[in-house]
Amino acid sequence: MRVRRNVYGLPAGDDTLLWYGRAVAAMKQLPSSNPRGWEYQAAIHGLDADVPDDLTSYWAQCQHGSSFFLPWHRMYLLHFERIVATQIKALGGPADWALPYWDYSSDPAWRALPPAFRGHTLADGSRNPLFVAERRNAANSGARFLDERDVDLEDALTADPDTDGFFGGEQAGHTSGEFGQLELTVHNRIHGRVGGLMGNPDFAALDPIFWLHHANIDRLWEVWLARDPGHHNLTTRFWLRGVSFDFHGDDGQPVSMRTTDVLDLTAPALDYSYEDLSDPLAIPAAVAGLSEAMPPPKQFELVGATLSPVVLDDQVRHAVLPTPVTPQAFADDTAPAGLVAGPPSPLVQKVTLKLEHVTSTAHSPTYDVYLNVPDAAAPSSHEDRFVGRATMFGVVQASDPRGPHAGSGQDFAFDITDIYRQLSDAGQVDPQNLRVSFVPVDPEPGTKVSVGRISLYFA
Ligand SMILES: [Cu+2]
Repeated sequence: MRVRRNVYGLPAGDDTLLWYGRAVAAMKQLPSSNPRGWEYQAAIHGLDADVPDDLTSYWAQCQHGSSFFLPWHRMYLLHFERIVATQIKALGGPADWALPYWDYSSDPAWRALPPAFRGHTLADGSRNPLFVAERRNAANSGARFLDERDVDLEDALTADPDTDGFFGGEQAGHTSGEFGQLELTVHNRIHGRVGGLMGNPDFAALDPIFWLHHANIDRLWEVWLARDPGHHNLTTRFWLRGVSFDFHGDDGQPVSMRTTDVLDLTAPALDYSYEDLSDPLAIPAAVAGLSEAMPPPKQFELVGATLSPVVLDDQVRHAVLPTPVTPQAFADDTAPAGLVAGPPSPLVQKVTLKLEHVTSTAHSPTYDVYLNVPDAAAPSSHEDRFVGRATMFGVVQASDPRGPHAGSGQDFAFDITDIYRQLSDAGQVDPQNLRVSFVPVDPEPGTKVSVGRISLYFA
C-alpha cells in the first residue's frame, strides 16, 4: 500500500520530492498528446473550450461547484500518482513512490510553500522542475503567506452532509451548482493565494504544488468522515453510479471510474493511505453535540436582497441589502436569556448570506466579507463581524457566455447564523437593512467583480 506523507514531515535526506521533480521533468518532455505527459495530465483539469475532438471525454473534465468535486479529484490524483510512480521506477527510483500532501493547517510554519518548490535551481545547478515563476511573489518568497483564514478548517470539517452542503451541488459538471464546504473554503483559498497557474483552473495542474494541495483536500475528506459519526458519504444512486469519468492508466490505456469505485481507500484499485488522519479541531464533541440537538432546518426563505448588481474592485466596498421581509424572529423569540451561544431559536434555525451570479474577468479574486460594520470603522477591526473569505476560483470560466453555464457565474453561501444572532441580540441589526462589506485580499488594480445579487435567507 502506498502511504501519502506530510510534505513537511519528510525526514532530512528523503528523496520523495527529488524523484517527483525528475518525473515532472521527464513528463514535460512528452508531447501534449501523450496521456502520460505533463501537459496532457494538466489539460484533464482544464476548462478550456478548445479541446481536440477526440479528447472531449478526457480533457477539461474537472468537477467544481459540484458533489463530484471530491470523487473526481480523487480519481484524477490516483491515475496521476500511478503515472508519476511508473515514470520514477523507469528512471531507476523507488517502486513505492507516493504523492505527498501539503498540510498548511496543522502548524503555522507549514503556511509557507514547501521549500523544494521555491528554489530556481537544484543543488547541482540544474533547473528546479518544481519551481513555477508565475506564482505570487509572497508564495515563492518562502514567507508564511497563508493566513489563518486561508487554512481554517472549522467550516469544512464541521459541515453536516445533509444540511450544510459538505459535498456541494448534486449535478455533475465544472463550475456548476454550489460549492461544497471543503471546496469553498480551504481548497479555493489556497488556489487563489498561491496564484499564477494555480489561480486559473485551466492551468492549475501545471503547477507541481497543485497535486500536493489536492492530496491534502482528499485527505481532509477522510478526516471529515472519521471525526464525527454523523458524517457520511452521499447515498444517492446518481452520485454513486450515475456518472462515469474517463482517465488513462499508467499503461496509457483508457480507464473509466464512478464515485462508488473510489470511496474505500483500501480497495485494490486505490490501495493508498495517509500518514495522518487525526482530527485537527480541538472541540469535535461539543460541535457534534450541538448539531445533533438541532432539528433539521425548514425550507429556506428569501428575506432580503440587493436590487442591482454590486461591483467590487481593489478597494474596500460596502453594499446595503434591503431586508423588507425581515421577521423579528430573534427579537420576538421567547427563549430564555443566556441562550445566545446555544442552538438557534426554534423560529429561525439558520441564517444564510449568499453572493449570487458572481462574474469577473480576473482569476481567483478573493474578498473577506463582513456584516454590519459601522460606517466609519475599518472592517478588519471587527473580527467578530467576519463572515467568511470568498475565493472565486474558476469565476472567469463560469462567467463565459459560451461556457456550459452561459455566463451565469458562481454562487457563494455563508452560514451567518451565529453572527446574525449576536448582532440581533445586541440590537445591532436594522430590521430594514443589512450592510455587507468586502475587503480585497491580494488586491490587484484593474480587478472588477460583479455580484449579481446579495441575498439573505432564513430557515
Ligand atoms: Cu483544485
